[in-house]
Amino acid sequence: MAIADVFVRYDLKKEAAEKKVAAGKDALLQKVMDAVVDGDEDNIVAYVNEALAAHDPLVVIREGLVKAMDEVSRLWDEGVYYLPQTIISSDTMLAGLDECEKKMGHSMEKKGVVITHTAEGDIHDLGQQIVNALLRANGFQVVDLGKDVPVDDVVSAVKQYKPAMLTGTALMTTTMTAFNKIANRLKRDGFDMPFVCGGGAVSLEYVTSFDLGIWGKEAQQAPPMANDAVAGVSWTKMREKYNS
Ligand code: B12
Repeated sequence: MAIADVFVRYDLKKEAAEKKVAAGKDALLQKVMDAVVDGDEDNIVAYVNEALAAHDPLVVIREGLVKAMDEVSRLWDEGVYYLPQTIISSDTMLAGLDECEKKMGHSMEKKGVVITHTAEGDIHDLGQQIVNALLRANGFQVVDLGKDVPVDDVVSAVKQYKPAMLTGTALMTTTMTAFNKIANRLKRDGFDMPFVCGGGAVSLEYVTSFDLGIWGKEAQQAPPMANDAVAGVSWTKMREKYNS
């Protein structure tokens, strides 16, 4: 046996066989995808910058970073990836997102305040971080409450900042239930701004079952939704526009 084989990680050999990263037509985006799926933290910044030289940051996010996480999800769901690989891929995606955010820059225009958070008990914040980056790039002042945010803290932040829009992300069926609690508390206390809820666990049926709730399918919807909210479009009208 060659010395190089002594420390072979057989789980990684298995992964290599089972990974089916869709070979995109674009070689630069493919490199970004591969780096995220492989958790290649050393090269992701270089690959994202190469892709950014040819593509809009939104394309790199949607077609490179988010698609790669879809593949990571498949590998996790099929039992090929475990927590360590998934954490490394997530960190790699975030490093890539940072570069895209730098490229998008921050608009000088300050349109209005949006509060974002990831649900109580939930640490899955990649979707929220994409939403944050897109909102900032589009001139919104983002009050980022972070992940695993207690219902009480979300309600208090709304009272303090009086945002034009509130967003929530939840990836677990056990944590998304925080959203209707938040909406009910806000409604009871006289707030009626749109509360856009997204994340893998969250469905249109669930979010439209409580007042204020609007379902957000893709992070890219956050800036146009926030534009509407700032322009005074009501949550009922926004629900009609985005959820029917
Ligand atoms: C990455 C990942 C992790 C990472 C999270 C890293 C991070 N910083 O987020 C790590 C490894 C830490 C992790 C941990 C765990 N995970 Co996990 N994880 C995943 C995985 C593989 C991918 C999720 C992801 O990031 N997707 C990519 C992002 C970009 O997608 P997204 O958030 O949905 O966002 C998109 C849209 O929803 C939308 N969106 C999101 N928010 C918003 C908001 C607005 C306003 C708008 C408009 C749009 C929008 O925009 C994005 C696309 O453009 C999923 C698998 C899956 N099938 O989903 C499991 C999954 C979510 N995890 C799961 C579990 C169980 C766990 C653990 C409990 C595991 C454990 N045994 O410890 C812990 C959770 C601990 C906790 N308390 O939260 C389960 C949840 C099951 C359930 N339904 O309840 C899943 C579904 C896996 C599975 N099939 O079992 N996980």
